[in-house]
Amino acid sequence: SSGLPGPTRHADFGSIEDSDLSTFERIIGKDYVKTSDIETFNKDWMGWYKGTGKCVLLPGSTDEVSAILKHCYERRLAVVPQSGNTGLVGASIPVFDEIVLSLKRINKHFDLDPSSGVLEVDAGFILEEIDQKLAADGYMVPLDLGSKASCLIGGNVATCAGGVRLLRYGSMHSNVLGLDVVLPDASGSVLKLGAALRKDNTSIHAHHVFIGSEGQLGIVTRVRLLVAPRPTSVHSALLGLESFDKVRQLLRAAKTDLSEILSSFELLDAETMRCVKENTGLSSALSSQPPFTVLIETSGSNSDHDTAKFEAFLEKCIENGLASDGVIAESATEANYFWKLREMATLSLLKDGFIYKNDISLPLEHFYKITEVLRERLGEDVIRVICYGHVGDGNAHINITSKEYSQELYDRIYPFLYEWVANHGGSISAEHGIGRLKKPYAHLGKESTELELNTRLKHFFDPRGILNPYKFFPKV
Ligand code: FAD
Ligand code: 2HG
Ligand code: ZN
Repeated sequence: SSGLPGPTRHADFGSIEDSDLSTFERIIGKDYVKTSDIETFNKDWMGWYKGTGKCVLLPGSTDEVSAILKHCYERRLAVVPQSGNTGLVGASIPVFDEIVLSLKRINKHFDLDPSSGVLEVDAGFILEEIDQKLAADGYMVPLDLGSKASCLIGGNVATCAGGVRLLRYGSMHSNVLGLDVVLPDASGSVLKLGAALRKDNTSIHAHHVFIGSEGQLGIVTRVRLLVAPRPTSVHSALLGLESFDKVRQLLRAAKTDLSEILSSFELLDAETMRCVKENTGLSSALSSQPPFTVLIETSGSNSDHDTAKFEAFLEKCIENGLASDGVIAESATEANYFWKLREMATLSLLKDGFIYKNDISLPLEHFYKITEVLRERLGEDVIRVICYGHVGDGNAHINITSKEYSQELYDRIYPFLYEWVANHGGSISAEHGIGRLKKPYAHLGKESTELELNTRLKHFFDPRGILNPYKFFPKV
C-alpha cells in the first residue's frame, strides 16, 4: 500500500473454500472462525502494509492449533501467526489471502515456581499482564517494551524482542528455557522443547531455533521463561551530554561504577527531544537542551545503598565534565515522566506522516556517525532524522520522516544506509527482525552459508512453505 517493495502470490497455494471454513468450525467452534470485521488483523501497526486475508482463526489450545496446521498442510493453505500485531517489520499480517491464526485465546495456563523463578505460561498472555501477575510473588518479566500493553509473550519469543532492560537481563535467548511449538507438517506435530529447569543439557536446545524465527518455522503456544526478582529500589536520572564520545565514556563509567544495579541506559538525541516536544507537547526534564540526553536507571533491593551509589556516580559525572546537566527522579511520578519521554519517541513520529524506520546495531565507535551522514545526505527533503534507542546495547533507532511516502527518498536511503551499516560491522536489524520490510536487504553482512542454513531449516520445519510466506525465510 505504501509503495514499499512487494512480492507475487505463490501459485501452488490453495484458496480457502467453504469446506475449509466448515473444517475450521469443527475444530475450534463457529464463533472463532471470523470472515468479517477483520480489517485490524490485515493492517500492520505502522500502517505501511495492508493484507487481503479473508479469514481469522482464534484457536483456544495447542491441540486446536495442531489440527488447523494439519489441515492447512493438506490443503496447502498459507497461515500467518499473529499475536499483538505490534511488530515493526510487516511480518504479522497477510500479504495476500493467508489465514491469520491469532494466538489471543491461548491464555489460560500460568504456572510460576516461586522458588526457582521459572514460569510456564501460555503464548497468548499479554506481556504487561504477565508482569502484573508476577508482582504478587515478587517477580517481574525480564523484558520491557513500549508495546507491553498489547504484545503477547509468544510474539516476543517469535521476534526475539529486545527492549529497554536487555542490558541487565539479557536477550530472550538468555531467559527462554523451553517452548511448545506446533509445526506446519503432515501431522501438525507438537514439539515440547526444553524444560522448566534452569539447567538441562540433555538435548540440543532446539527451542532457540524458534526464538526470532518470526512465525516462519512453527507456532509457539507455550513458553517456559526464567523471570527476574522484582527490584524494590529503582532510581532514574536524565543526563545531558555535549558529544557522543561522552555518551560512550558515560556508558563505560556506568558499567564500572553502577555495576550490578545498572538496569537501563537509553539515548535520546536533541532532534528526538524536539520531535517529542513539537508533536506531543512534552518537554525534557532537563533545564538545558544538550545534543544528547541519556536516561539511566538502576534497580536493586537496598534503597540506601543504591541511592548512595547512584548519587555519587551522578555527582562524579557532573564534576568531571562527562555530563553537562542532570536531574534525578525524586518520585515514581517523575521517573514515569522520564520513561514517557523515551516511549513517546516512537509515538510522536506518527504525527509527521510517513516514517522510514530503522533499527540497527553498530559498534559504538560508529554508532552516531550514520545519523549525521543521513542528515547531510537527505537535507531539507525530509522533516527530520532522529536517533534514539538502546545505546547501552549498541542499538540505534534512526527514524526519518517525510509528509508522505516518496519512492525517490526511499531510493536515497536504501540500500545506502544498510550497506553503510554492514560495511561498519553492524546489523541491519538489532531487535525488530527482517519480516517483509527488510527482506530485500537480509543478505547484507551475512555469509551465504548462514543464509543457506536458514533455507534448509525452513524446509525442514515447514516442508510446504505455508507458514508466514513472503517474509524473511524464502520458500523452498
Ligand atoms: P506480532 O506483531 O503479532 O508478531 C510478530 C511476529 O511474530 C510475526 O512474524 C508473527 O507471525 C510472529 N508470531 C507472533 N506470535 C507468534 C507465535 N505465537 N508463534 C510463532 N510466531 C508468532 N520491539 C523490540 O524488540 N524492542 C522494543 O523496545 C520495542 N518497542 C516497541 C514499541 C512500540 C510502541 C511498538 C508498536 C513496537 C515495539 N517493538 C519493540 C516491536 C514489537 O512490539 C515486538 O516485536 C513484539 O515482540 C511483537 O510482539 P507481538 O505480540 O505484537 O507480535
Ligand atoms: C523502541 O525502542 C522500539 O522504542 C521502537 O523498539 C523503535 O520507534 C522505533 O523505531
Ligand atoms: Zn527498541
